[in-house]
Amino acid sequence: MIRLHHCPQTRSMRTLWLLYELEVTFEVVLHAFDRSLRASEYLTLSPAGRVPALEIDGERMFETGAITEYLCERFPGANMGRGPSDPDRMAWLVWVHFAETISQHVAALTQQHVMLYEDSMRSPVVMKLEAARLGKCYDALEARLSTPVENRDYLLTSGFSAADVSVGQAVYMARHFRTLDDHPAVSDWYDRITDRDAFRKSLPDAAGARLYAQEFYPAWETDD
Ligand SMILES: N[C@@H](CCC(=O)N[C@@H](CS)C(=O)NCC(=O)O)C(=O)O
Repeated sequence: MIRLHHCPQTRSMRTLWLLYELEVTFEVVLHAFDRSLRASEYLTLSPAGRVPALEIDGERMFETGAITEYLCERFPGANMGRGPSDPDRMAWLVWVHFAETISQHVAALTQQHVMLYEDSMRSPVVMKLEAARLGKCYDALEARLSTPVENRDYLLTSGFSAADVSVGQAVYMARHFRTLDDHPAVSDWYDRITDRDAFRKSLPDAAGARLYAQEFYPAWETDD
Protein backbone atom coordinates (compact mmCIF):
# COMPACT_ATOMS: atom_id res chain seq x y z
CA MET A 1 0.00 0.00 0.00
CA ILE A 2 1.25 3.45 -0.94
CA ARG A 3 -0.46 6.46 0.63
CA LEU A 4 0.54 10.05 -0.14
CA HIS A 5 -0.31 12.85 2.27
CA HIS A 6 -0.88 15.84 0.06
CA CYS A 7 -1.78 19.53 0.00
CA PRO A 8 -2.56 20.80 -3.52
CA GLN A 9 0.05 23.05 -5.19
CA THR A 10 2.74 22.30 -2.59
CA ARG A 11 5.86 20.12 -2.76
CA SER A 12 3.66 17.03 -2.33
CA MET A 13 2.38 17.69 -5.86
CA ARG A 14 5.91 16.71 -6.96
CA THR A 15 5.45 13.26 -5.41
CA LEU A 16 1.94 13.01 -6.84
CA TRP A 17 3.18 13.78 -10.37
CA LEU A 18 5.98 11.23 -9.95
CA LEU A 19 3.59 8.52 -8.71
CA TYR A 20 1.45 9.06 -11.81
CA GLU A 21 4.56 8.84 -14.03
CA LEU A 22 5.53 5.58 -12.29
CA GLU A 23 2.04 4.17 -12.96
CA VAL A 24 1.81 2.56 -9.53
CA THR A 25 -1.33 2.10 -7.46
CA PHE A 26 -1.62 4.56 -4.59
CA GLU A 27 -4.07 6.51 -2.52
CA VAL A 28 -4.06 10.18 -1.62
CA VAL A 29 -5.01 11.73 1.71
CA LEU A 30 -5.76 15.42 1.23
CA HIS A 31 -4.83 17.79 4.05
CA ALA A 32 -5.69 21.41 4.61
CA PHE A 33 -2.61 23.65 4.46
CA ASP A 34 -2.96 24.89 8.01
CA ARG A 35 -2.21 24.14 11.67
CA SER A 36 -3.75 20.67 11.30
CA LEU A 37 -0.36 19.61 9.90
CA ARG A 38 0.95 20.14 13.45
CA ALA A 39 -1.57 17.73 15.03
CA SER A 40 0.18 14.98 16.98
CA GLU A 41 -1.23 12.26 14.74
CA TYR A 42 0.16 13.93 11.62
CA LEU A 43 3.54 14.50 13.31
CA THR A 44 3.96 10.72 13.45
CA LEU A 45 4.07 10.87 9.63
CA SER A 46 6.18 13.98 9.25
CA PRO A 47 7.91 15.15 12.44
CA ALA A 48 8.07 18.82 11.42
CA GLY A 49 4.47 18.77 10.15
CA ARG A 50 5.16 19.13 6.45
CA VAL A 51 3.99 17.66 3.17
CA PRO A 52 4.74 15.41 1.43
CA ALA A 53 4.61 12.41 3.74
CA LEU A 54 4.47 8.96 2.24
CA GLU A 55 3.39 5.64 3.70
CA ILE A 56 5.08 2.85 1.79
CA ASP A 57 6.38 -0.66 2.40
CA GLY A 58 5.12 -0.51 6.00
CA GLU A 59 7.26 2.59 6.67
CA ARG A 60 6.72 6.35 6.80
CA MET A 61 8.83 8.74 4.77
CA PHE A 62 9.18 12.50 4.61
CA GLU A 63 11.48 14.85 2.60
CA THR A 64 10.58 15.15 -1.08
CA GLY A 65 14.08 14.49 -2.41
CA ALA A 66 14.44 11.29 -0.37
CA ILE A 67 10.97 10.15 -1.45
CA THR A 68 11.87 10.80 -5.10
CA GLU A 69 15.08 8.80 -4.85
CA TYR A 70 13.34 5.93 -3.05
CA LEU A 71 10.39 5.72 -5.45
CA CYS A 72 12.64 5.76 -8.53
CA GLU A 73 14.76 2.93 -7.10
CA ARG A 74 11.74 0.97 -5.90
CA PHE A 75 9.95 1.24 -9.27
CA PRO A 76 12.69 1.34 -11.93
CA GLY A 77 10.41 0.28 -14.80
CA ALA A 78 9.38 3.80 -15.83
CA ASN A 79 13.05 4.90 -16.11
CA MET A 80 12.45 7.97 -13.97
CA GLY A 81 15.66 7.47 -11.99
CA ARG A 82 19.30 7.07 -12.99
CA GLY A 83 21.19 4.40 -11.03
CA PRO A 84 24.76 4.54 -9.70
CA SER A 85 26.31 3.21 -12.93
CA ASP A 86 24.36 5.55 -15.23
CA PRO A 87 26.40 8.34 -16.93
CA ASP A 88 23.61 10.76 -15.99
CA ARG A 89 23.55 9.73 -12.30
CA MET A 90 25.40 12.80 -11.06
CA ALA A 91 23.32 15.23 -13.11
CA TRP A 92 20.13 13.44 -12.02
CA LEU A 93 20.99 13.90 -8.33
CA VAL A 94 21.99 17.52 -8.83
CA TRP A 95 18.77 18.51 -10.60
CA VAL A 96 16.43 16.44 -8.40
CA HIS A 97 17.83 18.32 -5.41
CA PHE A 98 18.02 21.71 -7.16
CA ALA A 99 14.22 21.63 -6.94
CA GLU A 100 14.65 22.33 -3.23
CA THR A 101 16.73 25.44 -3.89
CA ILE A 102 13.89 26.84 -5.99
CA SER A 103 11.32 25.70 -3.42
CA GLN A 104 13.00 27.60 -0.58
CA HIS A 105 12.43 30.88 -2.41
CA VAL A 106 8.89 29.86 -3.29
CA ALA A 107 8.24 29.10 0.39
CA ALA A 108 9.47 32.56 1.41
CA LEU A 109 7.34 34.20 -1.28
CA THR A 110 4.29 32.11 -0.36
CA GLN A 111 4.69 33.21 3.24
CA GLN A 112 4.95 36.87 2.19
CA HIS A 113 2.12 36.93 -0.35
CA VAL A 114 -0.30 34.26 0.89
CA MET A 115 0.21 33.28 4.52
CA LEU A 116 0.82 36.73 6.04
CA TYR A 117 -2.66 38.11 5.66
CA GLU A 118 -2.09 41.60 7.10
CA ASP A 119 -0.18 44.13 5.02
CA SER A 120 1.77 45.31 8.07
CA MET A 121 3.32 41.84 8.38
CA ARG A 122 4.67 41.84 4.83
CA SER A 123 7.97 43.13 3.51
CA PRO A 124 8.31 44.54 -0.03
CA VAL A 125 12.08 44.11 0.34
CA VAL A 126 11.80 40.39 1.06
CA MET A 127 9.32 39.98 -1.80
CA LYS A 128 11.68 41.64 -4.27
CA LEU A 129 14.78 39.86 -2.96
CA GLU A 130 13.22 36.41 -3.10
CA ALA A 131 11.78 37.04 -6.59
CA ALA A 132 15.27 38.12 -7.71
CA ARG A 133 16.72 34.91 -6.24
CA LEU A 134 14.15 32.92 -8.20
CA GLY A 135 15.45 34.71 -11.28
CA LYS A 136 18.95 33.40 -10.53
CA CYS A 137 17.52 29.87 -10.36
CA TYR A 138 15.84 30.41 -13.73
CA ASP A 139 19.22 31.62 -15.10
CA ALA A 140 20.79 28.33 -13.98
CA LEU A 141 18.06 26.37 -15.77
CA GLU A 142 18.31 28.54 -18.88
CA ALA A 143 22.05 27.85 -19.07
CA ARG A 144 21.50 24.11 -18.69
CA LEU A 145 18.65 23.91 -21.19
CA SER A 146 20.32 26.04 -23.84
CA THR A 147 23.56 24.02 -23.80
CA PRO A 148 23.86 22.80 -27.39
CA VAL A 149 24.01 19.02 -26.99
CA GLU A 150 21.95 16.44 -28.77
CA ASN A 151 18.65 15.99 -26.94
CA ARG A 152 18.54 18.96 -24.62
CA ASP A 153 14.76 18.75 -24.58
CA TYR A 154 15.06 17.70 -20.94
CA LEU A 155 17.44 18.38 -18.07
CA LEU A 156 19.33 15.16 -18.73
CA THR A 157 20.95 14.17 -22.01
CA SER A 158 19.41 10.72 -21.59
CA GLY A 159 15.86 12.10 -21.68
CA PHE A 160 12.87 12.75 -19.44
CA SER A 161 13.30 11.76 -15.79
CA ALA A 162 12.32 12.57 -12.22
CA ALA A 163 14.74 15.51 -12.48
CA ASP A 164 12.28 17.17 -14.89
CA VAL A 165 9.36 16.32 -12.58
CA SER A 166 11.16 17.71 -9.52
CA VAL A 167 12.39 20.95 -11.07
CA GLY A 168 9.27 21.27 -13.23
CA GLN A 169 6.98 21.16 -10.22
CA ALA A 170 9.18 23.66 -8.38
CA VAL A 171 8.89 25.97 -11.41
CA TYR A 172 5.09 25.40 -11.42
CA MET A 173 5.02 26.92 -7.92
CA ALA A 174 7.63 29.58 -8.73
CA ARG A 175 5.67 30.91 -11.74
CA HIS A 176 3.14 32.32 -9.26
CA PHE A 177 5.81 34.86 -8.32
CA ARG A 178 8.10 35.20 -11.34
CA THR A 179 7.20 34.59 -14.97
CA LEU A 180 9.40 32.73 -17.45
CA ASP A 181 9.22 35.64 -19.94
CA ASP A 182 12.98 36.32 -19.82
CA HIS A 183 13.91 32.64 -20.01
CA PRO A 184 12.85 31.21 -23.39
CA ALA A 185 14.58 27.82 -23.10
CA VAL A 186 13.05 27.27 -19.64
CA SER A 187 9.66 28.32 -20.96
CA ASP A 188 9.84 25.87 -23.91
CA TRP A 189 11.01 23.07 -21.59
CA TYR A 190 8.25 23.86 -19.07
CA ASP A 191 5.59 23.69 -21.81
CA ARG A 192 7.06 20.38 -22.99
CA ILE A 193 7.19 18.64 -19.61
CA THR A 194 3.78 19.84 -18.45
CA ASP A 195 2.11 18.56 -21.62
CA ARG A 196 1.82 15.16 -19.97
CA ASP A 197 -1.16 13.31 -18.47
CA ALA A 198 0.75 12.66 -15.24
CA PHE A 199 1.29 16.41 -14.73
CA ARG A 200 -2.34 17.24 -15.50
CA LYS A 201 -3.51 14.61 -13.01
CA SER A 202 -1.39 16.20 -10.28
CA LEU A 203 -3.08 19.61 -10.64
CA PRO A 204 -5.70 20.64 -8.06
CA ASP A 205 -9.34 19.87 -8.84
CA ALA A 206 -11.10 22.89 -10.34
CA ALA A 207 -13.45 23.20 -7.36
CA GLY A 208 -11.04 21.84 -4.76
CA ALA A 209 -8.79 23.54 -2.23
CA ARG A 210 -5.71 25.32 -3.53
CA LEU A 211 -2.83 27.20 -1.99
CA TYR A 212 -2.70 29.95 -4.63
CA ALA A 213 -5.94 31.86 -5.20
CA GLN A 214 -4.20 33.96 -7.87
CA GLU A 215 -2.30 32.88 -10.98
CA PHE A 216 0.34 35.51 -10.26
CA TYR A 217 1.38 37.63 -7.27
CA PRO A 218 3.26 40.79 -8.30
CA ALA A 219 5.90 42.19 -5.96
CA TRP A 220 4.81 45.32 -4.17
CA GLU A 221 6.06 48.64 -5.44
CA THR A 222 6.85 51.13 -2.70
CA ASP A 223 6.58 54.91 -3.14
CA ASP A 224 9.95 55.63 -1.57
N1 LIG B 1 12.47 19.92 2.61
C1 LIG B 1 11.11 19.48 2.82
C2 LIG B 1 10.21 20.71 2.93
C3 LIG B 1 8.76 20.33 3.13
C4 LIG B 1 7.89 21.56 3.27
O1 LIG B 1 8.28 22.59 3.91
N2 LIG B 1 6.68 21.49 2.72
C5 LIG B 1 5.76 22.60 2.82
C6 LIG B 1 4.81 22.60 1.61
S1 LIG B 1 5.60 23.05 0.10
C7 LIG B 1 4.92 22.44 4.06
O2 LIG B 1 4.48 21.37 4.36
N3 LIG B 1 4.67 23.54 4.78
C8 LIG B 1 3.80 23.53 5.90
C9 LIG B 1 4.29 24.46 6.97
O3 LIG B 1 5.39 25.01 6.83
O4 LIG B 1 3.56 24.63 7.91
C10 LIG B 1 10.69 18.58 1.69
O5 LIG B 1 11.21 18.73 0.58
O6 LIG B 1 9.83 17.69 1.90
